[in-house]
Amino acid sequence: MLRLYDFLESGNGYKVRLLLHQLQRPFERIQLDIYNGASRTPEFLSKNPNGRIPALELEDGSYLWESNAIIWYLADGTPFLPSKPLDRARALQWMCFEQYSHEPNIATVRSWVMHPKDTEDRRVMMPIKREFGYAALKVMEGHLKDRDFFVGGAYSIADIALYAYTHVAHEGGFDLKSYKAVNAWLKRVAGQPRHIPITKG
Ligand SMILES: N[C@@H](CCC(=O)N[C@@H](CS)C(=O)NCC(=O)O)C(=O)O
Repeated sequence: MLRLYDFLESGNGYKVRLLLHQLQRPFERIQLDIYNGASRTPEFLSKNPNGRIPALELEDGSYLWESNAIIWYLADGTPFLPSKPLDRARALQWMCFEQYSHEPNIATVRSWVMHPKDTEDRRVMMPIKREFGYAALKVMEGHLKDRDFFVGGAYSIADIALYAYTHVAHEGGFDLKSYKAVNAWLKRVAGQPRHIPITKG
């Protein structure tokens, strides 16, 4: 059986959990206390040398890590990953955007708010990351103004990747009120069959 190394609060872990539920694939979930070093033990580093969740143990005993690589693998051959080459590339484009322009800002600010530490680094970086987070939301808003989903007119792993931290951005103090298209898209994503909340393991 698939085994997911995870942390409930994590949007990156949630991407995988959500897709596994929507694919109706059974899995065992192992919760790691990442704020107390559980992802940096020698045992876990032998599974993911980068010391981060999510990591997925496959049926053959090998491991796959990086949330977007995991959901790509799981979605391949299903309606959650477009089949046309250009649509696949567009899904990858939005997933790269998520990892470079969105997650490092919106997810990091959320984690800093949820687990506060008064350091010089954070004092300097918080407003910068907030500004970059809003810039990413603006890109999403522009794209979604005349579209229901990110790629090819249908719900896909590009939506899952971007939904994970957008729908909890308010927990990091982001105000999404004026992002009308993003809000409408959040509702559409949450209305998909077999959707689960981030709080469900
Ligand atoms: N790019 C990675 C990011 C993974 C990541 O940052 N995981 C965090 C939780 S969201 C983590 O495990 N942090 C624990 C640590 O750094 O020790 C992905 O998308 O999977």
